Amino acid sequence: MATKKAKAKSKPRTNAKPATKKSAVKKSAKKVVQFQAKKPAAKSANGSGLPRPNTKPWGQAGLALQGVKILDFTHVQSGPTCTQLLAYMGADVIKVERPGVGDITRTQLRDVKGQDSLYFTMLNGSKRSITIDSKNAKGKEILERLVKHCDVLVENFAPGALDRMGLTWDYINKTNPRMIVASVKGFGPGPYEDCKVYENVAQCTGGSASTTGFRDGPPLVTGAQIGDSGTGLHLALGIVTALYQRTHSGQGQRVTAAMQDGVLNLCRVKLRDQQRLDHGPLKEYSQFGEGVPFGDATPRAGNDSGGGQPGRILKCKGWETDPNAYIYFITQAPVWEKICDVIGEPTWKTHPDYAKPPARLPRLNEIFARIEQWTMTKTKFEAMEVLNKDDVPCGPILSMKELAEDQSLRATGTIVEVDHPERGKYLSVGNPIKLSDSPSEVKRSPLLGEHTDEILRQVLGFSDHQVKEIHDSGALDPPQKVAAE
Ligand code: CAO
Repeated sequence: MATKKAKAKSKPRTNAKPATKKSAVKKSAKKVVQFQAKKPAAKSANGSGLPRPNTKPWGQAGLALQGVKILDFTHVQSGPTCTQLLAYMGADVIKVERPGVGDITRTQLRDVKGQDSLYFTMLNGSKRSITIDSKNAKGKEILERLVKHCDVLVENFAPGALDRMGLTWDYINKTNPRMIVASVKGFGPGPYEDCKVYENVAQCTGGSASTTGFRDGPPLVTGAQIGDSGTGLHLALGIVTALYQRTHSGQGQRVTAAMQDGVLNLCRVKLRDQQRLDHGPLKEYSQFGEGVPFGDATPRAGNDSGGGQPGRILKCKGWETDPNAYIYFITQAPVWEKICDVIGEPTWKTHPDYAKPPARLPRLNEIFARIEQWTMTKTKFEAMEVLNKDDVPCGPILSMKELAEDQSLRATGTIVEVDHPERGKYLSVGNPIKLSDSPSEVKRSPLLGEHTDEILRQVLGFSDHQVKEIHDSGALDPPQKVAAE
């Protein structure tokens, strides 16, 4: 049971900056709770074990993960998403790459001849790159130094590859008991644990594909990279959680995120629907109103809203030529009467077939067809403006071009323009998570091996003479091919 003291402590902090300017506060935010400013925290320790609140202005007390050192063995997308996010949060991410080759994505889907691809640059910002041949004896020595130096090792090699490098859990834990070893794998323990996995395989095996698309079409994969980037996010949460536990336990641990598990976690509501099927049809799915019987598994629901509030993608003015002239429209129950007025069907407010949500469920096709007659008279932005005034939840279908040009996303740092010395300027997605006291700085991706000498000298403390020895050993060069006899 919470003590009085504990309850008092859990009061919201009051020295935060005002969240928004008065003029920007949404008119519909009717109730504003005012907090009284508390006195600054006492200078003496409060017994919580936490340091005293610092006195620096917001955003100037450093970055959230400053001081955390990451040994980054990731490649392609899932692992790099994770370590890029940790780098945005302030961690020092040292990406180990194979000499002469690097992360395979450097050369995949290239848009500028001979330059690092956007595939690579957009997933490896704010990191440092060192090239080491992990199978060379001297290379192994350098890696051991890095294992001792770093807090977290992150990898997403195929199952067994890290062990084959000699970096087994037993070895790492013995060398640095505080190290956290974080891995993305395609599957958890079970029949498929040894399989290699890419994005779409995870979408298919995690329940996304079977529930995406239209009922009368094949399963579909989504554009959102829920298998790769989604699992990278899960892993990042695992890592910061393990770092927090380490502050109590003093020891590292293994963190594993399987892509199948990550996708299934994101498809949680579809497993919910699977169980609801045992108790009758899923009434918010279009097929219910169409009289199509349900099978024994969660069906594909097209663009039906997943929640209890029916929704659809509807055509807007210009749909004949613009593939994105559409809006997502949700007939949320509390604003139903306003919707009836907007679309010109005021009698539906009281008509027994339309007035209440259960009566509407079997008629969703008819209702959305009528709403679409209205949305087709407006552009998606005009429709958004009208509907927003009445608090109708809706959203225009935005193209990547529109998002890339969106000035508000630029202003918040969600889309960032980065300058690269070899390929020139490019856009990247910045940190989608905003911390009020830890601003993110998105830096360009490193060139292959750009920081090799810097890391050997400044991080690992090798002397000039030792660095020369390392270079001479071949540990930083691509392995020599043995000539065929
Ligand atoms: N020096 C020497 N060798 C190195 C090295 C270095 N610095 N870095 C990597 N290597 C070697 C590894 O030791 C391994 O060699 P062995 O197989 O001989 O032990 C090899 O490079 C990498 O192996 P891999 O099997 O991981 O790479 P792949 O391209 O064949 O497979 C992928 C790619 C993604 C299918 C696989 O890594 C995988 O299943 N990963 C786990 C799931 C995952 O993250 N998938 C998402 C990928 S993003 O779509």
